[in-house]
Amino acid sequence: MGVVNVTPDSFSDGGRFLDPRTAVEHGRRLIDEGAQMLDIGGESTRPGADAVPAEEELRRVVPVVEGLAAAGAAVSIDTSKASVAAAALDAGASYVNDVTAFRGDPELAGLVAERGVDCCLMHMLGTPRTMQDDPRYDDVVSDVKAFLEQRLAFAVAAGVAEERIMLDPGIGFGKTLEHNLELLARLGEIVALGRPVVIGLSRKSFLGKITGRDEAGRAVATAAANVLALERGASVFRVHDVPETLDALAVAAATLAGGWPLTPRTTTTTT
Ligand code: HH2
Repeated sequence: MGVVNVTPDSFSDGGRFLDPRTAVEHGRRLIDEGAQMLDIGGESTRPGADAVPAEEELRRVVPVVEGLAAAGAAVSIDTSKASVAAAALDAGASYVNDVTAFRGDPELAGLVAERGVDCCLMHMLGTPRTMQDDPRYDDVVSDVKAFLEQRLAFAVAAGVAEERIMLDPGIGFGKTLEHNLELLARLGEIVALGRPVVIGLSRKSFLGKITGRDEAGRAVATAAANVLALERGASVFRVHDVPETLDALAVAAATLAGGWPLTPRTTTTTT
């Protein structure tokens, strides 16, 4: 999943793709590089970020969703607002990525149910404004797992088909460096919930703390962390730098499968 942030203030690429044409061009490049889906967002969720009014978010994302869906891309809308999700689905999106796991807008679960689209429910402690103020857990993995289990049940009760739901532990959303490492190391416990797991490690600050690199220099660290997530059962990898993570995942997947390409061959060979 390639990231297209149509915002002035995203933590690693804020302001770069605010112009819809530049954002569409960027999304097309990510597809050419091998992304299977694009996640388009018009509101930053970086620590301390201010909320964006729906009208402004709509103005940012709708032309980009339209342009990329018209180019044949599978499009996810990264929003917590039902009005933005509805307009994005009308413009060609087919997936709703909600970092509040249907807690931000009471209408969003019903909309996803009614439209029959796929969605991602993510864990976050607090709100972007406050989430990095001394986050605490009894046991981060058990707490995140219990939360996701509860949000999954909520979504199903609201009419979303269970097979349409993916879960995400929310790396960096109300988590210290140690919390992020623990979640990554024990990701299998989240995978055990039985739904596909989405993981967003890309360029995040804990990778900067470990490597000493700024956001743009974290592609290798991102790829390494994604390999570990793959090995532990993650299914969707949300990244800014597609080629680096794709190469790393291909080698890791081939190693885990003991061969390449991954799909079973239909022809037989005689030795
Ligand atoms: N991370 C970000 C945004 N959306 N969605 C999911 N499902 N998982 C994530 O980990 C995730 C997410 C933050 O990254 P980015 O979009 O690059 O930054 P910003 O929120 O500042 O726009």
